[in-house]
Amino acid sequence: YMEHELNSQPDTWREAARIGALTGGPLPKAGERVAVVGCGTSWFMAQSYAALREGAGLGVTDPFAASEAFLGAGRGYDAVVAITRSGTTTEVLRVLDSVKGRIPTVTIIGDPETPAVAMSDETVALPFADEKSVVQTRFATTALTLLRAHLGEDVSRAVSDAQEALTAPLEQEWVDAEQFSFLGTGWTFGLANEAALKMREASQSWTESYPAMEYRHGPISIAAPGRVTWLFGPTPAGLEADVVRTGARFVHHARDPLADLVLVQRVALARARARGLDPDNPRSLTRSVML
Ligand code: F1P
Repeated sequence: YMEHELNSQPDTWREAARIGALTGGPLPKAGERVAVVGCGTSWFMAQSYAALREGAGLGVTDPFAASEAFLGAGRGYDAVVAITRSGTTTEVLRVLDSVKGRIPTVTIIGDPETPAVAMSDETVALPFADEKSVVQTRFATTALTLLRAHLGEDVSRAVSDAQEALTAPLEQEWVDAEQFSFLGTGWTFGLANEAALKMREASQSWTESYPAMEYRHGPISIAAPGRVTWLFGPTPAGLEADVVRTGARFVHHARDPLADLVLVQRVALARARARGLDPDNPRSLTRSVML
């Protein structure tokens, strides 16, 4: 499933761009103070969306792991956006329940027939991006593409870069690497977190992720030959030279950062195969976590 789903991303992104660009709809309006919640992959998309929305000057936007959301009255949120592919994740449902009647909620879901629908004031369903896989690929990136388009971004380059990322050569060095550190700044930090999670989930790889400038404050101490430091988005001055000095491989591509995540999904798949693992049956994971 994972391979088929990740390969369909340019198509699902194109459809999401179309829906996201439609004005109006239930997503937050400019000036609203917004909390965004999710778990796992969906939390990382919440991080990226929050940075993009604030960066676009559309209002305070705070991302929370649903289990750690602080949405008390004093925080003054005007809207809660929940992201959940399954619509059954317990922590997300608890957040929706806790703010019911107090803060308007909109949930972005994969399956339109899930408990989250009844618990949300509004929903945006992306059934064309729903997945059979345990390991999320296209639902998350499609939800973020929808949100980027809704923020007014032209995502056509992201779509064409995703197409290109599906056929770009995979370096054997990435398939064989002992360890990966993924870095990002602003909205690409969420992508770095997601890249690290994808590699862990699908291929049992040792991965870490940091805000790019944090990397030099300690984590770089494990960079070494045979290990990879992969950066999403702009390169902070001096970072590449510092990584290269350790002997680690520094990876940074010019393509749209979300499209570069597609390449990491392919690396995760290739590493799973190289290790004899079935990415559709990942160790200790279920499609949705229900307590
Ligand atoms: C969230 C999630 C997934 C993760 C795992 C468990 O699911 O944490 O990101 O890969 O399989 O569930 P959802 O709330 O988006 O359905």
